[in-house]
Amino acid sequence: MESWVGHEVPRLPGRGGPLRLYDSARQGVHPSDPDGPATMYVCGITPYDATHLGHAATMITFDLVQRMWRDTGHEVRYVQNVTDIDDPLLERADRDGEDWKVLAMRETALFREDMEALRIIPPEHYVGAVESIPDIAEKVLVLLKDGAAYRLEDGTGDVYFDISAAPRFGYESNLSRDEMLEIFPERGGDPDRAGKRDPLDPLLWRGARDGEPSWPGGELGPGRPGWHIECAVIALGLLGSTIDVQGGGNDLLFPHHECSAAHAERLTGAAPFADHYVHAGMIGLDGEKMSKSRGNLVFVSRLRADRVDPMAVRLALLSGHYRADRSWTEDLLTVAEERLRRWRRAAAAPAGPSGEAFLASVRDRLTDDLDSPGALRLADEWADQALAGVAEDPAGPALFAATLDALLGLRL
Ligand code: 5CA
Ligand code: ZN
Repeated sequence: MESWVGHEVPRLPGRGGPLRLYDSARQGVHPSDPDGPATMYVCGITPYDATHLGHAATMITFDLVQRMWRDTGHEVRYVQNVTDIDDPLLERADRDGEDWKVLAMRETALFREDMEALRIIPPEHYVGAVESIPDIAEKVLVLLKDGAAYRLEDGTGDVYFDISAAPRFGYESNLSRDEMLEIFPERGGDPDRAGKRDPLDPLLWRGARDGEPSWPGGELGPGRPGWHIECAVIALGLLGSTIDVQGGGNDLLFPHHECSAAHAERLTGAAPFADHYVHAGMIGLDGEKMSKSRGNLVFVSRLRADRVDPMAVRLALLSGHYRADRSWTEDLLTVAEERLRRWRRAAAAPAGPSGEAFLASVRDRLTDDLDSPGALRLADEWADQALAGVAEDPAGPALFAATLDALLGLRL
């Protein structure tokens, strides 16, 4: 699938130190400084509705990871998926009497535009579930033949993963079995499905049903893929085993990332699936998680249509720490717009405080688990001094602007 169009990232003098990131599995901050190219897989959209500010915040988080790795001199190999076939997409298409393929294409196109406007560096590979079906079916068959999966005996052709084939199951989310059992049905799981060996076993392949799209699965029989195996197979196929970062919002901690890791680890024999499992906090509106099912969404495209500066949207989302669940408010946007105006005036000054010192301190904040609020405070201080006429460095304003552009993706 086509990715979106990137933009020039300014080159900065020197190099940043190693990035330190919180890993959900180890429940602590650890360096992410691989020897070779850095590899990252991020769980992308299910395109049945437009990009909302929650999606945007998560994409911005992993954009910062990519920018910080690049700043330390790493080549970055980044893959993101589009879940362009799944129940929610079919349900929405059905509700609106629309062709599911047209719906998915339209919303994916809008997402690309939003990503470009927000200056998100595109992934090297942007991959749809549908185009990956032959690979997924092949890997489900491997799991079946290996005894890690089983077919229900009710004639549906549905295939499930047997979680007893994953001895470390639970290590990624650190949840107790009771907690897992509570969350599983809330996030697409079907604990009560008759014939399963364990209520937590996740679906790998859904046999063809009347009125639902299906694809030939070879020996598996016709059907369509489960959700977790989709991400495991796409990531393994393009990035290999033990990727550096598996990313997404914290709504994917369980079961999605736990199950993807279990599938991938069983397929490759290599563990862990990811060196860091990185989860962005949920963006809410008025104290509730922003989600399609609740309908409390603020769309990036709506703000763009209202002529809101995408850089103000990006800045507003960066003003909270990526791991914190937080609420979107009109006020956040107003503050961001005012900040941008000040920074733009400061960057136009003939001189300002040291640009080198500003760059070093922003690097220090962002390599510390992406402390964007700390980095933005440093920009406020630099701008205050520049506007107050502290003029020790004629190259300061240009480096101030280049630092914000390269490391935070904020173009003044
Ligand atoms: N297609 C799957 C992932 S394989 C999916 O979760 N799609 S999604 O459209 O629901 O979400 C796309 C990405 O945005 C995921 O990484 C998800 O964790 C994240 N996300 C969804 N809602 C929010 C929110 N309210 N705040 C922050 N991130 C969110
Ligand atoms: Zn995913």
